[in-house]
Amino acid sequence: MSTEDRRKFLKVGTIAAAAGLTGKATAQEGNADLNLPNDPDAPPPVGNAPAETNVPAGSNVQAEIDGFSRFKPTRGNDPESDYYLGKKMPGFRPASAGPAPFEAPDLDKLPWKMVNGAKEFHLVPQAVRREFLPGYFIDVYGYNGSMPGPTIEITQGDRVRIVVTNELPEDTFLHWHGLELPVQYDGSATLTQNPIKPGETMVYEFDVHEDGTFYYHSHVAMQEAFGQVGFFIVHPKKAYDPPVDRDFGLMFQNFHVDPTQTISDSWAMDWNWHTINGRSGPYTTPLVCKHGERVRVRLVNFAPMQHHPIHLHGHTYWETGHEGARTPSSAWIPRNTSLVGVAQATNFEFIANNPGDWIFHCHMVHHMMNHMTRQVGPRIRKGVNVDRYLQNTSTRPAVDFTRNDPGFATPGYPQKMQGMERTMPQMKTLWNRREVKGMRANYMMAVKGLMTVMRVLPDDLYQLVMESDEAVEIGAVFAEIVRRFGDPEAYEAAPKMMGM
Ligand SMILES: [Cu+2]
Repeated sequence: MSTEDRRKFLKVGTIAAAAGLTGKATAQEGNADLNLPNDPDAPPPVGNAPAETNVPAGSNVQAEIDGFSRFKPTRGNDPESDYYLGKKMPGFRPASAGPAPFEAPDLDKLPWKMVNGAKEFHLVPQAVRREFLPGYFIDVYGYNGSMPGPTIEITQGDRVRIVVTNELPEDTFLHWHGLELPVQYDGSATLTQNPIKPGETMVYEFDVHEDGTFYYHSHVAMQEAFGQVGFFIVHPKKAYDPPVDRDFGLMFQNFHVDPTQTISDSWAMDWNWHTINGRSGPYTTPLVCKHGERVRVRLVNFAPMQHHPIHLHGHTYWETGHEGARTPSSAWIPRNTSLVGVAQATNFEFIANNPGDWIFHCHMVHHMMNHMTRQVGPRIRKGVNVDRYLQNTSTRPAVDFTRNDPGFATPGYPQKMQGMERTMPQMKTLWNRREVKGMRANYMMAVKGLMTVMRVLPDDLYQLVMESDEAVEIGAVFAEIVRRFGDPEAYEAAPKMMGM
């Protein structure tokens, strides 16, 4: 296919693909200044690009060590070096500042008070309605109004007291997954304790000598399948070296919700709703970091039955630990995809040296969309059969995403399931989040199910997105990154969105 054909195909395809979008956009003048000369729809420049990307004032870390740069994709000179692939490249945050606060997007932290020498938390198991996508409320079990429950965040050596009051209509138990505690507080159902009856309270109290990525959950299997879990993060007393600037956590879960139902079926053997921290893509809130930072991500798989090969685009990271403990650095492994089994945790760290909006997702295709039915391709479209499609690539028909006739149907699959259509108010809810400012129009068509986005933004763009209230045109931050770090000649704007 010629370049022109390809452009035409992409344009027609994406415009048709986006129901509710207009193909006509206001042409921008001054594209020569923008240095995006080929696309009249290019958004205006944003931010204040520095003459040179450098370490921020006040930080004394290096921009480059042994051939590895914190500001551009590099590997380094020697695989045996401590700085190969940024292995021990520190972040900007000084070690003396202590660990970076843990951040699980879309989840709160459980508050605590110091009472009689222990950090005292109050946890309430209860039925909750969780908004998996804007306007789509699913009935699940959680804690304190949230599913997953709010995060418990402590420091190694702390003594904790967790007061659990059961508001479920059934018995429950609380298990502290991975902690080496006195057996009577292990919460492993009636093996170690009597049930906490509805309305009753039980107090768990123990010292935590470990550090790492843990979580709490009900020890009733069907309650686990209903979503009863929450992060339990223990920062090390002696900070990990090298220090990180960001410490993100993502909890992956699967649910089965029948058509027309809102209650998850905990008996199911396959799953059609997929959540990260209790939301499905594109409602998952992007992880936003600054260019050059060192970032930690903690992945936890709390799916009932399925494993998740979780893949980050645009970067190579070091796996630095799992649910057991921090791995000695001599055994860290460079990867871009980590298979996280049910009930396992994987921590990884990397230098965010490649600016952009990078998709970050489970690679199981059934986990990359709810209901598994919206697929861009010829297979499920009447009159667009594969043979015809492949016969002559220059005349292949454009994919028509707006079709709603039976030819669009996936045989044997319920078509009108929750979450497959989005109203304008729901689209606004998605776009009104600070973290998605300036991302491409249509990005949401690519981020579904167990998918989120890692945004790596130069300092000025980070400030624009995360700290300023300045309005930013949809697509402008992405275009700006292309202008500074990409191939502006080949830039193509996404079609503008009606009403946005
Ligand atoms: Cu998966």
